[in-house]
Amino acid sequence: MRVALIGPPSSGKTTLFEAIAAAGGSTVDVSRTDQPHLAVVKVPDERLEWLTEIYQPKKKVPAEIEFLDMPGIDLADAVARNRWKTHWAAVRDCDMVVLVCRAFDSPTVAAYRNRVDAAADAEELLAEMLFADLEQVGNRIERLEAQLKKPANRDATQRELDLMTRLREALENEKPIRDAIRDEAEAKMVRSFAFLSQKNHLVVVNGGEDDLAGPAEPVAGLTTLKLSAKIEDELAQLDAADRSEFMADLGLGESARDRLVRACYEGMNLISMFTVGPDECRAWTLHAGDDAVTAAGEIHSDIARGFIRAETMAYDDLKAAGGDEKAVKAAGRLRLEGKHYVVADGDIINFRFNV
Ligand SMILES: Nc1nc2c(ncn2[C@@H]2O[C@H](COP(=O)(O)OP(=O)(O)O)[C@@H](O)[C@H]2O)c(=O)[nH]1
Ligand SMILES: [Mg+2]
Repeated sequence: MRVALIGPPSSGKTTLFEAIAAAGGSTVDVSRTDQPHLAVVKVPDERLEWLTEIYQPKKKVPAEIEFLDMPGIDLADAVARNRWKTHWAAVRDCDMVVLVCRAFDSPTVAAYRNRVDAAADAEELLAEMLFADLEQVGNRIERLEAQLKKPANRDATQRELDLMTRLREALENEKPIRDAIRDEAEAKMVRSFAFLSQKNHLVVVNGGEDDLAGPAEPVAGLTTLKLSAKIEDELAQLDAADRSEFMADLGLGESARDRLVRACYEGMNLISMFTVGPDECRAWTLHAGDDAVTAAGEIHSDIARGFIRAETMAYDDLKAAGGDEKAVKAAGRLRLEGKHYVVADGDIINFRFNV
């Protein structure tokens, strides 16, 4: 699962990216500003921390997602804008897009378009993504119209042409493809295009140093996080004790990095299942709606193939029982679920299988 950070030049993408990567323990060479940077990031989850305290395993394995830091999109310059188009393919490969918009003033860092206006920057980026999708849809329509002149597969071609024509209309009316897709069948027809405006979007208002604790006004109707990339980067360099002290001074309950990583996890419709034991406590990433046999397959294809039962308890039930599995069982809260059971976020599962 991968999240792209996009935005105009000097909005703080790389600063934020480095903070995210450093807090997860990895370092990335970000010296090239014309290239994307990729980092694997651990998803913070206090439930996994608690399970680790209870089971004292040899190993703790958090869920992971990837962040991709993209070069700045300069829409004010026609040549730069055109050159950037080659980068959309990397963004299409991502599951979610974070629009990093600048709200900080700086005497040394020139502002994009000589303005500091996060909302205007976000609107501009969204429009550019609609435009990129429109180009793809337009090209596809041309090809389908050509295909329609041949006798083969006319029904399927016509069906896709109808859908693409509707999508073009939506885009021309500044509506994202996300809102124009009506059902699973349509979603399936367009999946391979990986349209930008079909992905989940989140806005980061990189807002300088003050007023970080308050809630953020939604920008462009999207979920919005307010943070300071610079402060996050400084926080990421500190050890745990100094970090808590610094955060308390700033009135921050939780690092923006953690809030952002979790918001992305949720934005991609991901949930966590846990496996526990003396060897390992581990969070596994699932899509909301995944069933037990799919979840088993995440661990190993053998477990899916030889699936018998998913011995399941809710994290909240184990927590309420103070970590005593026997008490959970005695209360009738340990369930034996079958293949088609839809896994809930926080389920602790022990798969019984036979191969
Ligand atoms: N004052 C302030 N400066 C920032 C902040 N975030 C980034 N910067 C500075 O803005 C400049 C551009 O940041 P960078 O992360 O490289 O932007 P990018 O082009 O979006 O990757 C750097 O000099 C950063 O130190 C912030 O939250 N506050
Ligand atoms: Mg950068």
